[in-house]
Amino acid sequence: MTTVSASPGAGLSAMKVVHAVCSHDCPDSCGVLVTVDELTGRAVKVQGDPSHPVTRGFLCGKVAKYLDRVYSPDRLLHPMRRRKGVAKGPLPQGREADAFEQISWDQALDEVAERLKKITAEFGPESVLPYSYAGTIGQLGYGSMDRRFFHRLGASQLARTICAEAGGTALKRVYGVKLGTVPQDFVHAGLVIAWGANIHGNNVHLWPFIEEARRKGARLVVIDPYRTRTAALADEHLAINPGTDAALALGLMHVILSMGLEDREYVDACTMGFEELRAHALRPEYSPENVATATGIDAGTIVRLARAYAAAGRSATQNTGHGSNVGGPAAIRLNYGIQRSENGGTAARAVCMLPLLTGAWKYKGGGLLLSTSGSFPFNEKALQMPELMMASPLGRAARVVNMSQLGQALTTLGDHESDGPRVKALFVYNSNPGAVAPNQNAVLNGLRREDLFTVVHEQFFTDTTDYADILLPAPTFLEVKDVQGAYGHLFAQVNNRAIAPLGEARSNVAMFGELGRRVGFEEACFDDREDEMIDQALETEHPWLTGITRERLEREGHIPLQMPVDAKGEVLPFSTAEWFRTPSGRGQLVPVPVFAAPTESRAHASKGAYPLEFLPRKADNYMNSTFANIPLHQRMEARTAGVLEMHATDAAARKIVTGDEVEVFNGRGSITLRALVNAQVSAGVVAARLDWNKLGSDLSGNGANVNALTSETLTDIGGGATFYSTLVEVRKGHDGIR
Ligand SMILES: Nc1nc2c(c(=O)[nH]1)N[C@H]1C(S)=C(S)[C@@H](COP(=O)(O)OP(=O)(O)OC[C@H]3O[C@@H](n4cnc5c(=O)[nH]c(N)nc54)[C@H](O)[C@@H]3O)O[C@H]1N2
Ligand SMILES: Nc1nc2c(c(=O)[nH]1)N[C@H]1C(S)=C(S)[C@@H](COP(=O)(O)OP(=O)(O)OC[C@H]3O[C@@H](n4cnc5c(=O)[nH]c(N)nc54)[C@H](O)[C@@H]3O)O[C@H]1N2
Ligand code: SF4
Ligand SMILES: [Mo]
Repeated sequence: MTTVSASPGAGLSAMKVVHAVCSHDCPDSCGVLVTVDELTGRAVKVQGDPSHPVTRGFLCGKVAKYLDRVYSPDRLLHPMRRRKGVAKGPLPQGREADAFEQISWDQALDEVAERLKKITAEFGPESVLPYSYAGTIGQLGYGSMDRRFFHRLGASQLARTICAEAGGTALKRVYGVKLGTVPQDFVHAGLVIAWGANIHGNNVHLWPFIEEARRKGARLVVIDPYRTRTAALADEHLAINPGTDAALALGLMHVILSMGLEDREYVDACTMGFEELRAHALRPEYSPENVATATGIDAGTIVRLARAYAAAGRSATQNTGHGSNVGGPAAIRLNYGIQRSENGGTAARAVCMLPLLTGAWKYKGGGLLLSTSGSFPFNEKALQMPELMMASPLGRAARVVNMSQLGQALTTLGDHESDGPRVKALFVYNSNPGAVAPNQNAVLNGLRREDLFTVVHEQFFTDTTDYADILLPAPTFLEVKDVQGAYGHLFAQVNNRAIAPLGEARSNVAMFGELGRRVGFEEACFDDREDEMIDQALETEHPWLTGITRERLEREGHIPLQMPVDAKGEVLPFSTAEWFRTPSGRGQLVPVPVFAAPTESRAHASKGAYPLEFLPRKADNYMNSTFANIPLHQRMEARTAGVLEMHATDAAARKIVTGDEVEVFNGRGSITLRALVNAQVSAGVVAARLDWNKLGSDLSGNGANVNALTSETLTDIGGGATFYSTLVEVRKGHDGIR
C-alpha cells in the first residue's frame, strides 16, 4: 500500500493507491491500482498497473468501470434465509429479496452448521456436495479454507472440470506441465495462429503484443467457426467446422511430413514417438483433400498454412530485433475453445504437437501458449489439506462428483447403491451453476428439490440464489486479500485489500473458517487467516518461487517467476529437453491423435437427430455469467442480447428473416430468441451467447438460457464439459404458434 498523494488543502481528502489483482477467470490477471479516499474508505478509481509488463496500464472494458459492480445497488450485503412457504424457483430480477428474510451471520452459520450436521449424520457426509469454480482465481479464494472444511467434513469431492480439464490434461500429456510461450514474446513472432482463441474478447492483454508484431509484418490467422472480433481483425479467418480441429492439425502434419519440413534435429533431441506419428499422419485420410471435407477449409489453404507454419522462424531475417518480423517464428495461441467438444482433448493434444515437429520452441516468440498456470507452484497441499479427509467421519477419500454433470448429480445420483448417497446438501460459492452448467433443465430440476438444502455464498442475486435456502454475502476482490498466479503470464502478485467489505460480506476464507468452528472442528488450521495462508502458499522448495515472499509482494505488487533461462538469459520453454515433465522426459507424440467426429455433429455418421451445430458462446463484455446484470455491460453487449445468429442459407430454408422470433430446440430443451441473419457463422452453424436466465432473453418466457440446449456428455480426456458439441433445430415462432 502506498500513499501517493495527501491533498494539502483544508477539508480535502487524502487518497491512497492500493495494488490489487483482478481475480476474474481471465488469463490476464491484471495488476490493478485502486485509488481509495482514506476519509470515506471508498474506492474512487481503478486503473491498470502501468508498471506491470503485461497489464501495461490498461484494463479491459469489463473491469475498467469496476466500481459500478462493487457499489452496485443490487449487491447482496446481508445473510438471508428463504421465507417459510416460498417455493424454490426463478424470481424476477430486482424482487428477489422479497423471498428472503434478513438474518444475522450468527443465525446463518448456526443454521448451516446444524443442517449439515444433521444431514451428514442421517445420510453420510458424502451427501454434502460443494460446488465452486472460478468466481475468483485468487489462490485463497479459489480453493483453500473451503477445501479444508469439506475435506474435514467428509463431503463429496468436486471434480472441477467445467472449463479447462480436457485441454489442460492434453497439454500435460504432451509436455508434462502447463506452460507455454511467454506472452510478451509474441512481439517477435512472424506468424500467429489464434486457434479456438478469441484473443481480442477473452485475453485482450495479449493483443498489443500481436499488433506490434503485425506492424512489423507478422500475419495473424484465426481458426474459429465464429467470426469473432479477433477473426474480423485478422489477416485470415478460417471458419472451421466445430469439433474438427484434430483433423486440421493432422492435415497440417501430413503436409509438413510429406514435404520433409519437420526439424529433425529438434525432433530427435526433444520428442518421442516421431516415427509412429509420421506413419499415422501420412495416411491418406489426413490428406489435404480429405481434411478439407471434414473441416470445411479448402485443401489449398491447408497446404499453404502448413508450409508457412513450417517455414516460420527458419529464414535469415528472423529475430533481427528492431527490423522486420517477416520470416519470424510461429506462435500458436491455442485457447480452450477447441476442447469444449466431445473429442476436444484429442484435438488439443494434436495441436500441441505441431511446434514439436517444426521446432518452433527454439525461437524467441515461437511455440504455443495454452496456459501458464503450471508455472506457479504454490503449495496447494498446505492450503487445502487433503489429509483432513482421513480425520473426517468417513476416514477415507470421499467420492468424486463431476461438476460438468451437476444435473445428474442432483437428480439421479444415488439411484444405484454403488453411487453412494443422494446429494442432500449443496454448497455453492464462486459459481453460478443455474446459468453456466450444461443441461440446464436437469440442473434446475435438481435445484428445485425441496429436500435439497442449498447454501449460496454470492455477491448478487443470481440464477442460482433463486434456489437457495440460505444466502451468504461475498466480497469483491477489492474487499479481500489474496495471492494470485495467472494462466496467461508469469508474474506472481498480491491482491491487497483496498476497501473494507461492503455490508456484512465475508471472504471465502473467513466464512469457511468460522463455519468449521460452528460445526465443531477443533483443528487449529480453521483459525488461519489471509496472511498466514499466503505465507503457506509461498512456502515451497520449488525454484521458480525462490525469493518470492509475502513481504516482497506487498512491497512490489508483482514479481516475475524465477524461470530457467538459457545462455542469453532468455526464458524459452521447451527449447531444450530439460523443460519437459512427461514420464519420458520428452515431448510425447504418442499415442497418436486420431480424428473422430463428435457424435453430436453434422460430420458424425449417424448425422444426429438435429441438423444445426450450435455455439453457445461467451460474451465479449461479460465474464461467463458475471457482469450480465450490470447495466453498463448490458449496453456494451446489446448487439447480441437475446439473438440467434444464423447464416442466410439456413434462414432461407426455414423462411426466417432477421428480427423473427425463432425457437432453438433439441431433445434437452428449448429457448426462443430473435434471429439475426449475418455472416458471423457458416451455413450449418448457429450461435447465441450466455446470459442470465432471469434477464428475459428467452422470449418464450420460460426463462432459459443457451445451456438449456447443452449436454452433460463429457470430453474424451479430462471429463470436461462439451458446450460446443451441441446439435439443434431452429423454427420460426415458438411452440409452433407462428
Ligand atoms: N470477455 C470475456 N473474457 C473471458 C471470458 C468471458 O466469458 N468473456 N471467459 C473466461 C474464461 S472462463 C475462459 S475459460 C477463457 C476462455 O477463452 P477462450 O478459450 O478463448 O474461450 P471460448 O470463447 O470458449 O472459445 C474461443 C473460441 O473458440 C471457438 N470455438 C468453438 N468451437 C470450436 C471448435 O470446435 N474449433 C475451434 N477452432 N474453435 C472453436 C469459439 O467460437 C470461440 O470464439 O476466457 C476468459 N475470458
Ligand atoms: N454455454 C456456455 N456455458 C459455459 C461456458 C460457455 O462458454 N458457454 N463457459 C464455461 C466456463 S469456461 C466456465 S469457467 C464456467 C464459469 O462458470 P462460473 O465459475 O460459475 O462463472 P461465473 O458465471 O463468472 O460466476 C461466478 C460467480 O462467483 C461469484 N463470486 C465472485 N467472487 C466471489 C467470491 O470471492 N466468493 C464467492 N462466494 N463468490 C464469488 C460471482 O458473483 C459470480 O456470480 O462456465 C461454463 N459455462
Ligand atoms: S477481466 Fe481480464 S483483462 Fe479484464 S481486468 Fe480482469 S484480468 Fe484484466
Ligand atoms: Mo473457463
